Amino acid sequence: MTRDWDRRHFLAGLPLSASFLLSGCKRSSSEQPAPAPEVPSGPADLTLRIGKVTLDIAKDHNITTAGYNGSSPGPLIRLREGVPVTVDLFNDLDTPEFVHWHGQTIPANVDGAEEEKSLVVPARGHLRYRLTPAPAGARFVHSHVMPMADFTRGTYTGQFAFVYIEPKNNPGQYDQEIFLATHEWEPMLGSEEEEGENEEGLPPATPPAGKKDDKPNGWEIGYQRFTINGKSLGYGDPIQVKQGQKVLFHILNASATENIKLALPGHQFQVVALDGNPVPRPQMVEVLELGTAERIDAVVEMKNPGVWVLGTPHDDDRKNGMGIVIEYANKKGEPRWIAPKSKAFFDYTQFGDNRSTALPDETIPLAFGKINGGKGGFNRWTINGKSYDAKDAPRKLSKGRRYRLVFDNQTDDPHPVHLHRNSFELTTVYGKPTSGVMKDVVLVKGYRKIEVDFVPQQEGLTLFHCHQQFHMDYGFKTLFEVA
Ligand SMILES: [Cu+2]
Repeated sequence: MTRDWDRRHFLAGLPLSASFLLSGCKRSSSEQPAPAPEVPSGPADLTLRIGKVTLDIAKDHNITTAGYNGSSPGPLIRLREGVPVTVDLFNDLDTPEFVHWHGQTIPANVDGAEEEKSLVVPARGHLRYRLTPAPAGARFVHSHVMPMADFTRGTYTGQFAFVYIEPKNNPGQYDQEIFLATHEWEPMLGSEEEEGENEEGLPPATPPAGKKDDKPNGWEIGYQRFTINGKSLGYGDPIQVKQGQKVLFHILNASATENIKLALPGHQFQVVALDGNPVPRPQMVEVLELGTAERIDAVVEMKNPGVWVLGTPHDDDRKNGMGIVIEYANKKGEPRWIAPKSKAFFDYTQFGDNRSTALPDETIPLAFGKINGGKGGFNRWTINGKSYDAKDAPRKLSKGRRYRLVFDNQTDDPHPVHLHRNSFELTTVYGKPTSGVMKDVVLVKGYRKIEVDFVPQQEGLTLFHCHQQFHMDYGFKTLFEVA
């Protein structure tokens, strides 16, 4: 049943008044994103002000951090695909910032990454530019500075906001649209390695034979507080639903370092898009998994009246705040949590076409390695045996050529790896061929391989890195240059 007529924009916890709804703009004549157009004077279409914010995340518990426009998450930014906007960035911090438009196919100078020689937002300064939003779907914007071990900077802060690029034809068949962004606070260093869970159906790992470490594992990061849309579970307003509604959730993992799972007891998620891109075969799943920076769009049919917890199955993290209450009309009482029955791993290929893609023009192996930092030290990360060095020449790629990247994870950690300024197509996941699933981040589990294809559309520098900030900062990145 189509309920488009009844569609409302319901933004749980997000400051609706600050959202940018751009309408009536001229559509660009070209399908391809244009190079950065000239910057006009006059008011901007979109303004982000970076500054200190204090968040009231739980009873008697404030977080002081940095955010966009006085909040975290920042305002929901709605843009139109192909319609250029003038962006004003103001920085009230004492340190320069990079504002990265994650998942967009835009020129390197406005992409917001130092490695790509993007424009910087000066400390206590201002930057204005034009950009042409593309492609349609759930994107986001976040800080791209390198905090290293300074957990008061970059993605450890509240500097993130949803960017929703409206498709030219809105397929929306839902009654409510809800944006949820997860984040963790109060990081601390520890020595505990995250234990891998048993996930049914996950093909076995293949650790390289004879690998031995000189030193033990170095620091790992943990967190004390967890939020969805800036509130710990039970503290913010519940999401109010009615029986029979179809609710479209746009979920963003805005963590600096954590990969998460989410479930809603008594309900199933119909996954319709990954990283903002519609999937060939929408499927029902009980548990969602999102690596750092991944997005999932999923429709939930509300057919189990009650008061429920949408949250992580990880008990400690949920108790420390990772969840949000879903409340049916006229239902009251304590929110219920029931651990999901399914232990099935979140298999990207279930959403793809069950066939192989065209052969690439060139294959680029990228082997991920780890050099243990030893007790009290920092692990270092390598791609093809080498940590990132800004002095290295970027690897040259040609526009329009089809490249296959082989993500060969030779470490026991999962890595949510991200390619800037492009989307890639999953072609093989843990040995299984697939096609049609377009993403910009993919979570590669320990000692396993994922292959993706991409065809660079735009010239210029293009960064590839692990989106786990602690991995990226300690070497896990490499630079391409498209000509
Ligand atoms: Cu990583």
